[in-house]
Amino acid sequence: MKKILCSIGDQEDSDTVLESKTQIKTEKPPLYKVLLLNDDYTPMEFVVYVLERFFGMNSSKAAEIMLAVHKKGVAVVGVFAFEIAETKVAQVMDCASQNQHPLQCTMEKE
Ligand code: TYC
Repeated sequence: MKKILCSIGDQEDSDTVLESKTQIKTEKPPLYKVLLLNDDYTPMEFVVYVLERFFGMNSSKAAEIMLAVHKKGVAVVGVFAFEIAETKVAQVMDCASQNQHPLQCTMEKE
């Protein structure tokens, strides 16, 4: 059976079989993990602020994630569609550099 890729959004499900035996496959957009990296110089309070401001975390969640990065070296701080992940990374990097902190934030495909 021939499979075709189709961006039609109104298909009920991906298993719809048409009369012509052509299967419509609806692709989910890929997701990207946003990662925060540890370093020796960025103040803990600044990392907590970044997590609250750009990732909508409350102060206790932000402190928990900051400590996870501090101990493990890296942690996922959110999962987003490509453009949103890209914006979050840029916001964190811009804010860190404006405040002269070496904090690093990256993204990778899930
Ligand atoms: N390790 C930093 C310190 O001891 C704190 C820190 C936590 C820095 C998380 C970056 O992503 C980070 N001041």
